[in-house]
Amino acid sequence: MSEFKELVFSGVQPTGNLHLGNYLGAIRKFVALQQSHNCVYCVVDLHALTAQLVHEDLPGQTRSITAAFLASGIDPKAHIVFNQSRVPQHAELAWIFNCVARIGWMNRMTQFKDKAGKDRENASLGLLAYPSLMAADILVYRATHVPVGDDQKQHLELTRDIAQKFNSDFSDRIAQCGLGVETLVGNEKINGYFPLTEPLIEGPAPRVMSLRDGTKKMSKSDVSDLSRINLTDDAETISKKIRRAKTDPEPLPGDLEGLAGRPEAENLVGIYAALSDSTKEAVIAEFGGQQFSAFKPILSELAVTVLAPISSEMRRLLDDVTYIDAVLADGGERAGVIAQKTMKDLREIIGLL
Ligand code: AQP
Repeated sequence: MSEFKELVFSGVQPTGNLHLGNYLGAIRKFVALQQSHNCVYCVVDLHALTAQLVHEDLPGQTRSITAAFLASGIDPKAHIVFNQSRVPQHAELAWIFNCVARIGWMNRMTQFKDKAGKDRENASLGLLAYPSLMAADILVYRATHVPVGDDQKQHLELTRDIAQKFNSDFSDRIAQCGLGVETLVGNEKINGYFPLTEPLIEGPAPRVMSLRDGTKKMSKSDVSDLSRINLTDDAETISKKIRRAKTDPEPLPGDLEGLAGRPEAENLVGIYAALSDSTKEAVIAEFGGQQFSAFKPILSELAVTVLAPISSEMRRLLDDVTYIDAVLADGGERAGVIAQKTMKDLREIIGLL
């Protein structure tokens, strides 16, 4: 049976300072995947409009995320780096997917419930349809793998549901047009146009938690800056935030099971493991039995060692806006070629003249 060509896609919203969660959950994986796959990395500026329409400095935020990609080690020549709104096929495909997806699917999304809060009637229609646009971002490149943090798992499942429904609804047309890849759905072989994309979530820190509350995700929109480490924080700020990070009075446990019910301890161990490309088991083997007063300075030093070169390179790149804009323009052009081909195929499959 023929298979979809492997391709990695992922995106980050230009909605504020990037933090350690975005870095460990997403960007660090983007960098590693360049060795094994063709990758498309996108600053998803249209997504930034869903929760808040007017932004003080959207161009600056978009350039800042681009600089973070490049400073972390993404190669924009070997791969593709661009901002979403440059390739209008994302929005065009999102419309088709709005007609594929069901309202009930969208209503179940926990991110929508969290972000819309109690006043759902007043949330933008874009916030409800956010997962359709995300599915379009991925499937306009027929991407097979998406590195994301654990918080995006549900949206990736919905992307698969959309792809599957489209493939089944149009199975005959896809075959008639000769545009399908034979795909197994359960035990049935159908002609699919879209792959069922796999999320890549694994690793020791798939969901980095707030430094102030180990049960809440580290997030750009948390009102407390002490809750997160920003990629642009200096060494002193990083040390202060880790020193003040909430912990419990017990020392680090001697085995992994001992982290159960200790969310703050588990979070710091996971962060250390991810930053050192190690595992939680290895961290516990090395530091088990030690007090946080001993562990925290070692963690701070590691965080500074990893993040300081990224933030200084980001600052250097942001002084050269012309270069950043050229990267985005070039990436947009190359992404556009793939996206235009997909939309041409889809018009034929759907019957849009
Ligand atoms: N805490 C986290 N741990 C691990 N991964 C995370 N990601 C976000 N937070 C964590 C991953 O980062 C990528 C980019 O995220 P995004 O900016 O596009 O959207 P987000 O998930 O809405 O980010 P924030 O920081 O949580 O923003 P707000 O506060 O606006 O909600 C994604 O792969 C995401 O999984």
